[in-house]
Amino acid sequence: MERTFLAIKPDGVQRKLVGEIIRRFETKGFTLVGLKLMNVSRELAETHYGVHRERPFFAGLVDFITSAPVVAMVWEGEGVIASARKIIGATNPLNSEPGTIRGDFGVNVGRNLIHGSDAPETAQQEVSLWFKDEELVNWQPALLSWIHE
Ligand code: DAT
Ligand code: MG
Repeated sequence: MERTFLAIKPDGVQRKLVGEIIRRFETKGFTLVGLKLMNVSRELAETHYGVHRERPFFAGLVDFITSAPVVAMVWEGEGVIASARKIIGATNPLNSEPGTIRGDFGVNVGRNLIHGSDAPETAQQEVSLWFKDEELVNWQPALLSWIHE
C-alpha cells in the first residue's frame, strides 16, 4: 500500500493546528502508520531540504524548521501521495485554493504549515529518512471495507 511522509511544521504546531490537520487526512480515509512530535536537527533539515540547497531561501527554511517542534507522520492509502498534496494545497498559501490546509490557514510561503512528499521516490526517501522501520505500525483499520471496494 502506498505511503507518504507528512510533517506539520513549527508554525502549525505553535498555532495549535495539529488536530485540525490530522483530522483532514483521517476523515479523507487515509491511515496513520507513524507519528511523532520531535525537534529537528540541522543535519536532518539540511538533508530533507537538500534539493533546495542552492536556493536563496534555504538558510531561512532550515532555521525555521529547526526552530520549534514538528509533528512527523507517515500516512498510508491508495493514491495518498498525490491526494495529500492536493489536501495540502499550493506551496504559496496565497495561491492555495480555499479548502486546502495552506489555503485555509496560511498567507506566507515561509509559513505554509505542512510538508508533504511530492512523488513516490521522494516519499520513500523521506519516510526512511524520518522514521525507523520499527517506528511504523502495520495495521488494518476496521473501517477499511467501508472506504475501499
Ligand atoms: P512544497 O513544500 O510545496 O513541496 P517546495 O518543495 O518547492 O514546496 O519548497 C519547500 C519549502 O521551501 C516550501 O514549503 C516553503 C519554502 N519555500 C519554497 N519557495 C520559497 C520561496 N520562494 N520563498 C521562501 N520560502 C520558500
Ligand atoms: Mg517540496
